Amino acid sequence: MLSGTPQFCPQQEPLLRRKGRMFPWALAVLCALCTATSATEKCIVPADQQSLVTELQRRMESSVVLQSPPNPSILIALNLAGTQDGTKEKLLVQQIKDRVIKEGTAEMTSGEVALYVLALLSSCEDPKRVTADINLVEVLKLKTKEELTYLSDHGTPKTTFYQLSLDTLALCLEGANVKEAALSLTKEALAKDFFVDTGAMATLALTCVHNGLVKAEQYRILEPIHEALDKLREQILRAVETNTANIYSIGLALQALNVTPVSYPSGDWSCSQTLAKVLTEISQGAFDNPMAAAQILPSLVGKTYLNVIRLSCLTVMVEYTIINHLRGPYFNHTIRVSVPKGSVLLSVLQAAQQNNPQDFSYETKQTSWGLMVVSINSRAANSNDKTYWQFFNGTKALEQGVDSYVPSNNEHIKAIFSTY
Ligand code: B12
Ligand SMILES: *[C@@H]1O[C@H](CO)[C@@H](O)[C@H](O)[C@H]1NC(C)=O
Ligand SMILES: *[C@@H]1O[C@H](CO)[C@@H](O)[C@H](O)[C@H]1NC(C)=O
Repeated sequence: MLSGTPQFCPQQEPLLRRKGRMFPWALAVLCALCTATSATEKCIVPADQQSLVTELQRRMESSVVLQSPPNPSILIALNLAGTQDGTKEKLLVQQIKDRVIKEGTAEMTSGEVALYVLALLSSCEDPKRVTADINLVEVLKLKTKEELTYLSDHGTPKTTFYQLSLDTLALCLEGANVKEAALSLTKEALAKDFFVDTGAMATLALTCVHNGLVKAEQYRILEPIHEALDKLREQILRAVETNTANIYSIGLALQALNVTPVSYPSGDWSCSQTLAKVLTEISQGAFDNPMAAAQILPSLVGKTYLNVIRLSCLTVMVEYTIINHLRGPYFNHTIRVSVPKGSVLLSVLQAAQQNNPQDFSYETKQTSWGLMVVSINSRAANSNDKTYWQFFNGTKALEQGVDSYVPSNNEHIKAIFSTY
């Protein structure tokens, strides 16, 4: 198993606790899964080869300015790997939005739109509001519907099953209803033999749908999805084991194997051997194409496309410093806290106090303008002394109180004991 968090078990454990009663097969699968996952070898890039990954990422990032149209897969990979250069992320997000605004979506295939949705999600952007009137999720729903209609009329999607898988994955991560698309994919996966790349993308999509259904406690339609996931997993494993999968399929194949538990007797397949082969190919330049790099990178950092929804999108990090150099005992303390996005500054004070009550205690009083901070770390403001707690965003004095001001991500808030 790769180093990233396996998608299966963490999502099912709470359910087990909550429900107590489950379908016997679900229970069996669950136990097989969790033991299989923990027992499997660790599959991570060895420390002495980490520089290959860093260099691959660096080269991929430097391709960003040159690529036109912008490549959403690069943005996804960059965000999953954790970019070292935030300017490249901003640039790509802007290029993607610009292209959608200037060229529209009529000419785009469903899979292209799906990749744009995934890319924006990976950057904590809302694909439903590219502008006030461009909603990429609605566009994707329509294009997916077209694929499905074409599929039922012609026995093949308008584009490919690879794109239909991308569509299903993006809509699923967006929280849209994708039962119909998922069931079509399931049916086809069971009836046909997908190529490794298609099977891997279908696995990611169906795993996302699977996890959603488990959460919604809709067990009945899980059964065929399980069957399809089992079949896909065995096909992918066999292809990787027997070296029939080409080197450019390995990135997605590893992602798929990372989200599905490798529980069936997997012969001699060794994840670390596959990884070693990939690293050799990287050192020989086989992944110099930025798109090839973008598809292999997530697996090298233990991530999958299911991770594009980041928990960190829903929180903001704030650095909070309290300084008293006015009256002894002097102090200067800093703490980093995360609070839900949209929280007022008071939540930061609360979180800081909770993390470190020794240094970050505070008191407020109700006034005509709302809550005023009258004391921090036992240093109280005093109107006889004309002292008060003054608040800053960086070096700029705040224009609102702690119960109104909403800090943004990575802001540095200072409270400085001052006089007036
Ligand atoms: C004097 C004054 C102060 C003095 C009050 C000292 C005192 N003991 O009187 C001091 C310097 C302490 C002060 C501090 C701040 N102030 Co002041 N202050 C004023 C001012 C000019 C007059 C208030 C007043 O005396 N009203 C008359 C008395 C009779 O009424 P009162 O209700 O009893 O007054 C109390 C409250 O106003 C309170 N207070 C004063 N400022 C603020 C700010 C906030 C956010 C709160 C909750 C309470 C509060 O202190 C007064 C005495 O207890 C007002 C201007 C205005 N338009 O109201 C700005 C004003 C209220 N302050 C403001 C701000 C932004 C602040 C700070 C947040 C600045 C900062 N960056 O730190 C801090 C509060 C930080 C904290 N500790 O929570 C803004 C509020 C805007 C908003 N939308 O919230 C105003 C409107 C100024 C402005 N135009 O920007 N302030
Ligand atoms: C507070 O401490 C930090 C690090 O210890 C230092 O960089 C900073 O200059 C100090 N601030 C003041 C106002 O002394
Ligand atoms: C805090 O200051 C930074 C830098 O000046 C600014 O970009 C940001 O918008 C400010 N935050 C808020 C919430 O006003």
